[in-house]
Amino acid sequence: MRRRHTMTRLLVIAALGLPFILPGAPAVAAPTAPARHLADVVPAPVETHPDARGAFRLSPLTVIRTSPGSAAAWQVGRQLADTLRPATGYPLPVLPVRSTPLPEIALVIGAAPGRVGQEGYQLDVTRHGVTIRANTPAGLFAGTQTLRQLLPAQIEASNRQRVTWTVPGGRIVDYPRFAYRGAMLDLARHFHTVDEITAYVDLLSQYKINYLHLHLTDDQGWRIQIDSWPRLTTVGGGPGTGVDGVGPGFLTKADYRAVVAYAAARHITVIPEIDMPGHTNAAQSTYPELNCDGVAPAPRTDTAVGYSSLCIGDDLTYRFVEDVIRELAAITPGPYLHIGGDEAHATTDEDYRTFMQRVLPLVAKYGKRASGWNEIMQVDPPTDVVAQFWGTGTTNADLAEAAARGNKVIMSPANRCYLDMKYDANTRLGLRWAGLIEVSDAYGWDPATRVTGVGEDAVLGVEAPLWSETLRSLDDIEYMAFPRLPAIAELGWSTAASHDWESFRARLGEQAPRWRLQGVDFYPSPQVPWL
Ligand code: TNX
Repeated sequence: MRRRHTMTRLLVIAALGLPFILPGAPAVAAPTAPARHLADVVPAPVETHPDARGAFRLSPLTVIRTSPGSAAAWQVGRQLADTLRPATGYPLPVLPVRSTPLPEIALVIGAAPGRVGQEGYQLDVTRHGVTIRANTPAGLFAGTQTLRQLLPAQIEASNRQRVTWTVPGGRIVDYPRFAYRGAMLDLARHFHTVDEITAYVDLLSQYKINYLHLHLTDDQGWRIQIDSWPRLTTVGGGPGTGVDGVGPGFLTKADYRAVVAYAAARHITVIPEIDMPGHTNAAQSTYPELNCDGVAPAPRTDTAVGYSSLCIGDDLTYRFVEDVIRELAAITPGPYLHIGGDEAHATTDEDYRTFMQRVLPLVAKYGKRASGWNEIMQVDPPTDVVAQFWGTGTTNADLAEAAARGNKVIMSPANRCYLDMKYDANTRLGLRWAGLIEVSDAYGWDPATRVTGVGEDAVLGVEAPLWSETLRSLDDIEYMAFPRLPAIAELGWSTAASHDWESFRARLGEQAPRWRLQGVDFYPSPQVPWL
């Protein structure tokens, strides 16, 4: 009975939708881009089983059906509808029901193979519809990002397109190699607005990135509101801050919450970073009491590193740090809080150890798990502390010892992952201290064999940091991140066995029409056969 009722409702919805749809829809199928293949996806899926008989065509009658009772699945369905409606012009109602008689894209929680885990999915395409099954909403969302790439590139257009919306038939079973697939934005050297950050989140989520690390403080600027130390933002993040004095701005707590929520809706967890005990000039030039001699140094707008240090022997330092950690932890739902720890050249080794041994328990006190740049492993921290490797070499004794003890490592080797390095000598933006990084360099390494003694089990995942010394706008961010970000995303998601430059560069080249329609200002690397 209930089912009948639902069907009637569906048919009414579909019928109502039709008159509004058909007038503008093409009478005959228009020519379209070359047919997509199931394996034409970045990052490469784990298993693809094409079935040439099974292609599905989106039509004005297609509905998006989500598991009844799952608000999160329904949200994924609505996001998918928002993605597919502008280009198709189809109504694509999102219905939390058990079945429909209409052609459907079904987003189902449960009934996925066990091996897809917490973030994977199974996607089936037949003539009758598409079914994505996952154990979690995150898995469903990942499946919808794959589906998006299986549709013609024109699906990224913002106006109705005369295209046959065919999805290739068959089955994909897909899940990540590593639990952590991150990207970092540096808001300190040049501030980036909420709109810029969320635009980047949209791009990241298409490549199954699941962590966004925000580098919130550095010598040149403090970018997050802390109520108990209010001048950190008004002065430390105020006019004249940033590299060359042209990167001012900060996130209020409301802004930060908005970024966190926006990212969470795309199954991305925000990790805030407060860099210390070095990289602290913005705080120390704002509050003289944070300096051992009580004298505020001048604000800095140059790009030097390694000259600042909090006052290690002063209790006030730890009151400051605790205030910051407490306030930041309170607005951060994710498990991690990054405490920097890099390039503390103005802090003695002994002081560095003292500092970390006082600060690490503060992170735990406020319910967070600490992460830090690889230098933090010098202090033999508890095994739940995560190290982010940013070296350019392939050995690091502290890191290998930590891995042997059980600490997990995020791999961000600067000469592979640093999105702020120039592509070649002519790149207008970026730095080159870690070398030039072409797409094949970003792609051509294995996170589990990069550092001696840090193997697959010790590697939590990968992250692509984007430092902002030379970057101002969203266009700048896009130009440095694309196409290298998808390369790092593939290293984090796809199996080691699938690693193949020829396959990757072909699939990457097929992303270009999508980026053009999305307005992504990518670097057209000569290494890639761009469509
Ligand atoms: C090194 S990587 C830094 C940053 C710079 C970056 C520029 C790291 C942990 N520290 O302070 O912004 O190089 O590429």
